[in-house]
Amino acid sequence: MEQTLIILKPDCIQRRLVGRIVKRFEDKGLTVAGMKLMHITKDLADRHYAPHKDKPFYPGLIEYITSGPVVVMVLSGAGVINMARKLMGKTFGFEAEPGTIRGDFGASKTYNLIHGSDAPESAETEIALYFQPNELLSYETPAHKWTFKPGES
Ligand code: D4T
Repeated sequence: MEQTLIILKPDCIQRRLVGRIVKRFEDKGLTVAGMKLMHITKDLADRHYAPHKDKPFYPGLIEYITSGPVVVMVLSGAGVINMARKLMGKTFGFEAEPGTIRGDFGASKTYNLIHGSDAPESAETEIALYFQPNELLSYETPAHKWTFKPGES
């Protein structure tokens, strides 16, 4: 089953938006396979954002993601990577569509509330940075069979 890494970033926790944002994913019918509250260290942030290390915004990005507790989650389901990205909206709230998480909750050009893996390869790499395999659960809720037709997911 496809999986994606979601991070509810420090502004999300400080603004007490965790419940409302997790609800968006639950309402969509996506399954939470793993979830924890943690503080990202500088070393972990460097590993996560290695693909951006030469970008001008990199130092600010590392400072932001390490500035307070975050909630990290793994969501699972067929097509979950793209679905989560669509629910999140464009990178920054000031340009994200209303109805998306960033479009509804943010306006900053830096604090963008949430991270979601952008491809199967990055999802696999990122999940391994934050979770041990035994921290990810596989289960099905009673609603599942009315959220997806059998065989669809
Ligand atoms: P993430 O990776 O956090 O889910 O965001 P996106 O996938 O939507 O955006 P991205 O990879 O282009 O950028 C990664 C990360 O860098 C920050 N950033 C980006 C920034 O601070 N200034 C910028 O100009 C850009 C392009 C925001 C997200």
